[in-house]
Amino acid sequence: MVALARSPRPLPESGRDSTFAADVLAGLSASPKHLPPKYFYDAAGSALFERITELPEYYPTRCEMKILRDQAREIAALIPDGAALIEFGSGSSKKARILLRAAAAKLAAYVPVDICGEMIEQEAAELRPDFPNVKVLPVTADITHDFVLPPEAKAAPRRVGFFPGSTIGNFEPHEAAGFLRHAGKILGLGARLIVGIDLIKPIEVLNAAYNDQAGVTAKFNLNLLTRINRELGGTFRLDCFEHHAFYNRERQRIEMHLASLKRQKVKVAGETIDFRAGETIHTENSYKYSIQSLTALARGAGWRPLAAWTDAKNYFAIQAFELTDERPPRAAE
Ligand code: AVI
Repeated sequence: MVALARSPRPLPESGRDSTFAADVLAGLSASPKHLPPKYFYDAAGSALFERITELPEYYPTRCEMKILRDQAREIAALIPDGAALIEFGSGSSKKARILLRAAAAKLAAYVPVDICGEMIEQEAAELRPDFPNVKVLPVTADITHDFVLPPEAKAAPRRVGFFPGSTIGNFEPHEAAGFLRHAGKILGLGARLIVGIDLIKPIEVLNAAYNDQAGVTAKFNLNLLTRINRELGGTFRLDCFEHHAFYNRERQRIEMHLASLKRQKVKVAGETIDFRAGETIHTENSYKYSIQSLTALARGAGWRPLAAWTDAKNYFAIQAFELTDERPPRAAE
């Protein structure tokens, strides 16, 4: 199990005494201040994220969809007969639809797994008439925790994991390694895994993708404060904080922060938080990989590389792996 950033899909609304409150107070009391990015995804945040995926500057979704469409046959060829396709953090299932279209004839089941049960039940209802021969069996769960697969998926000769969207990039590298091991345990020996990653690229392209002209990413970032105000009795003034996003070349990640525009005090869940002028809350990391760096990480978790596809500009990659060792040794063990 990994403790992580986003099951970057929506989490249930949290109350004052919840994990949300504890995480927010812990993050805002720390130095430097930080907040877990999984809390971006309330209803408003999820809608803003959907808008981000359509922005001209935000290339990852478009690139990944193109790779999936262009390579659907080759990717489908890696799906064994009778397999169950398990999508981690499926959300809208629009990417899985492309795989389902290409591999429906040999898939026994499609299991979208997401914390937002309502959304995946609705997606499942829409998928069933389009793929009558594939059992669509949604599972409501946090993908970073242990969950039980439906019996039909367990009984399938092999399972194929699908983790698109470069969601893995929102995990810290040790969390990403932990997730890959955890996915291996859930999917079992001989499983395959199809992962989407955002590739390292010119810094201007990266910075533009997280600093869009229309300001949608800024709204997405600031919405975290709105959520804290609403759910935890926060007193954040949104006009006193500013969205900052930049590529950290050394750590190969985009960092998102909310910068305090002045010295101020903010109340959250009854606690007072002091901000210096210019002090930031670190809200998200979005790690960028190379095919080699993801391969190295995956190998360490027991996954052998099978194939990789990129778009024409090498902005995004989809990689396929096979689990050859269910419980790889860990250095510390
Ligand atoms: C969900 N995740 C892969 C997005 C990313 O690019 O890291 C979240 C995001 N944050 C700002 N824009 C998009």
